[in-house]
Amino acid sequence: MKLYLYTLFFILIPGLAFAEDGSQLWLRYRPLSNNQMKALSTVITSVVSDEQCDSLAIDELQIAWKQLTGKELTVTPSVQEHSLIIGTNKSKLIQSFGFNKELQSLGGDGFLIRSAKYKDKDCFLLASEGKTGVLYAVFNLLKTIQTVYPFPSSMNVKEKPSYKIRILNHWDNIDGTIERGYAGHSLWKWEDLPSKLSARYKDYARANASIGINGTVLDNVNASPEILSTAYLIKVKALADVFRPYGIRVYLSVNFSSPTALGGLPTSDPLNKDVRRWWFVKAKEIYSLIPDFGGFLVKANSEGLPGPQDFGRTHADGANMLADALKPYHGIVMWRAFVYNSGMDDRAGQAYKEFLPLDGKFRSNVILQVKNGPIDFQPREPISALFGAMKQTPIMPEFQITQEYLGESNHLVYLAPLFKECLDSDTYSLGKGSTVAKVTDGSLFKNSLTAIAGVANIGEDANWCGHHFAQANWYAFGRLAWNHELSSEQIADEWIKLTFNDKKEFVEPVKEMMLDSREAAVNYMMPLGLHHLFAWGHHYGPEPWCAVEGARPDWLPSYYHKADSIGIGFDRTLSGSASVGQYNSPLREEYNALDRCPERFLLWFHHVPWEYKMKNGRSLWAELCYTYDKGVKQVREYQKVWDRMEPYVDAQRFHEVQSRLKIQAKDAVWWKDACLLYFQTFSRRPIPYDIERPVNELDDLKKIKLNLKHHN
Ligand code: GCV
Repeated sequence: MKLYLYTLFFILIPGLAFAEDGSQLWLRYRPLSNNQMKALSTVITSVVSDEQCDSLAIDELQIAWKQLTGKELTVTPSVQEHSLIIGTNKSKLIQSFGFNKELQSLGGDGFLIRSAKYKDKDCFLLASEGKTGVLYAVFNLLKTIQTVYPFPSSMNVKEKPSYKIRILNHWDNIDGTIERGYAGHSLWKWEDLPSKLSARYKDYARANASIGINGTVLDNVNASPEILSTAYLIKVKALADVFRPYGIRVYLSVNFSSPTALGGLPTSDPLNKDVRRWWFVKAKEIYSLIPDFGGFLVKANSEGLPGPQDFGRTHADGANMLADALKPYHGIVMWRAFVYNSGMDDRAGQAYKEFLPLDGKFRSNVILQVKNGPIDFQPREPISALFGAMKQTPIMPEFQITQEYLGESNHLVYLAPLFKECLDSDTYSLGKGSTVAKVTDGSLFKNSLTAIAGVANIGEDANWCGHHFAQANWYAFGRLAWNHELSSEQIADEWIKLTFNDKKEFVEPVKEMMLDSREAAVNYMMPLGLHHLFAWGHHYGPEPWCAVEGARPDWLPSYYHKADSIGIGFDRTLSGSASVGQYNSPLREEYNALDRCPERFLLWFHHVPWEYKMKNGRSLWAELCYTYDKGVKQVREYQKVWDRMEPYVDAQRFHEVQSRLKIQAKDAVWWKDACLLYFQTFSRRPIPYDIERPVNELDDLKKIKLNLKHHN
């Protein structure tokens, strides 16, 4: 009987039982409280737009209004008291306000939201030079309604994006798998396209538009030549058609040897006439199908992929050939600088050595895509020295939103602090204040082509990202691409309120946990500048002892930690690999000197004796132990925080997050025990007696072999 009533309850109120699977992301439009409604209804009562073209924006507004207030937002033909006036700069009504010049200066994506008077009537103006800007303005207004209390009686918002191109990189393969994807299979159903369109394509576009993302690279940088076949281009066109109204352009990763693999040419040499013609013809075909196609992303001569060097040519030769083919259509080439060869040379310094001599040699529609750090999306890295070095080549940062090295979709790690750490780092390229943000947003070197990329964490899981809190990383990437001056705190605050609820008792502790979480992951995985201690074959768990016969040395942890009886860490100082010399002064001197090097990068730049005295007086060995222990404690604290949040969260999301925190806590102990017990075989010192004792045997940890299918 009890079971029957229980079942009946969920059948009758399906919304309660099943609606909170996370699929609505941050676009939930929960009903406003009476006070919020009152504040809003005194300033906005109807909407007026004299343009058909903004129907998408108006639709979004009306859907949201109904859900937020329970009332229809009526569209009126003329301005009334408290009208919300929406439109582009083409509209006569908008022009009558005299903001034409200001709107032009904000571009097609920027916008104004202003309290204004129209013939003595109080109204709100929401305007942009372009249609996409109007849509962005609507999302901005809706965000304000949901996160600012009380709703302001007057507004004066002027926004222009930090970067022109704000783009997701999907590492989606055409067989439906995703490289480093942890939220299920690819969203793109290639076998159904172009005739069958999944409803999620539109949801995806809408979610991206709501945070200002305006580009997507659909396929993996480890690209299949097949993506450029006519059959696939027709499928790509179908996606581009869905995304276009939301201001999103489609780009493709291309395989450099496509002329050979797909076109049957004997070579893919970028200086060969037939090869060049092949790319020109291919570009023409693409643009005949997708007139606003964005361009190509290229991984070349990297991790075994083909590239111009196979033919004795440079990266610039390769990039320029593609750029020439795309130029007539205003397409761009995003050329990746993620290159390193197996050998004795320090991997961290290789991209710089390869690309710096090419500075100034790229076409104007080429932009160099550079990962935030010089190795590979580690929990913490110093910035790539290329950011401060390439002065005549536009550079775009590449962040990883998917948590390849940060616990996949099992660990709660809020990445805005990592993104910000890079963007706010000073390169000293043109003196103090030359932050990565300024180097890349065009303000320092006055380049007009600006972009920022994030490797997507999106898959077909109901909640899109695997972990409910991983949605915050997609959100944070979009928000920072839009405005790199936002703080991690502000973004977390918005996201929590939009995604969960606005109760202070919930928002504050959860925000604190999020803001702390990246540092916690660094602590329990790789503190003090350690990096790449990951297991062979996957990048989830620890294997600092990993030794694989015949393996590339730079794919093994010992290459990076260099632990021995004396100490631990990679000597990149001027007397070591000398990679520190690639940074501008004063960074290079600071990192080079053991006593001046920030401790967060200590073992990145120095091989440090176990007994070295840290700033707090502890030995390096003791500090390592305490820091790993701190990381574990931080996660245990998150479990407590989250359990207390039960009254404020729907059951499904509460339990799903709770269960992942349990995994994270176990993993943190695994990391701590594995690293400390293994490094102890070199340090030969006790783990300080006041911290938790290891609960694992090193030999048992060495036997762990994860099911790669699950993890990759
Ligand atoms: C797409 C790392 C990842 C690879 C990835 C590569 C890249 O090596 O482990 O999966 O390949 O970076 O960014 O190209």
